[in-house]
Amino acid sequence: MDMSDPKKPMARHLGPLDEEELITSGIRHSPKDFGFQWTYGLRRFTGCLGQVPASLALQLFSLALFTVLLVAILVQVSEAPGSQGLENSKQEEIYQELTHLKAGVARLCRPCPWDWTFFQGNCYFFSKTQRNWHDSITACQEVGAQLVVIKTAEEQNFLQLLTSNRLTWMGLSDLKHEGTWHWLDGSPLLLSFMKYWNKGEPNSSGEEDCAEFRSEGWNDSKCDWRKFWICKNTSTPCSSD
Ligand code: MMA
Ligand code: CA
Repeated sequence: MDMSDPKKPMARHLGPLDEEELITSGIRHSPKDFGFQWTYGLRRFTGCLGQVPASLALQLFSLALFTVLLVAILVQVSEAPGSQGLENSKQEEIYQELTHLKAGVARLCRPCPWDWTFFQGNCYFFSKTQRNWHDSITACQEVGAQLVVIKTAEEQNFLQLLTSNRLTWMGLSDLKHEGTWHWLDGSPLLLSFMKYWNKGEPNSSGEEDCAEFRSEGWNDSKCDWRKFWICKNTSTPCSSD
């Protein structure tokens, strides 16, 4: 058999050297022979792997997989700043909207209900109608407030000024013990407040047990008379920070 004859390459059993010759030689490049050449090459490759130890093959495969994963992670990381920037801009948008809404709520917030007057952390309602002392207490209770109990000199001066000579009930009486004045919250009338009685008052002229704002100061008057009244309540805080 002539081994140099290119027309009879498959005429005998092929050894490893012959296979090398067959692959490197340019004799089988016609389309008709391509399928044969491919399967032949693949078989040769797997044949080679067959000679490689299984552990090394696994290491090679692991290395390839690791490389693919590393590339995937690198791609993800390289994309991260973009997506993070998008998240930040969304957060900034939400933050600005929240700030805007907070300002809106702050503008809408009122410490006192409509028609009430704010003064030093409290709300005051000056009645437009007149009632006796007991019914004035009830009127204030009905709106969740109390017939005014005066706690400070500033408050007294503010209320005295706003009653502007209208006869107006306050939450002070000596109904329980004649001559002993107590506020509706049970606290006694302090000596420091005695100066607010008008001159000669309280005189209990013909049984007067309830206190009113009258001209420049206070007067004790008959509890059954109908007068204006003032309700007092704590104000609503407008900002939580
Ligand atoms: C009225 C009445 C009294 C008050 C005196 C002051 C006549 O009575 O308002 O409560 O003490 O006036 O002159
Ligand atoms: Ca009096």
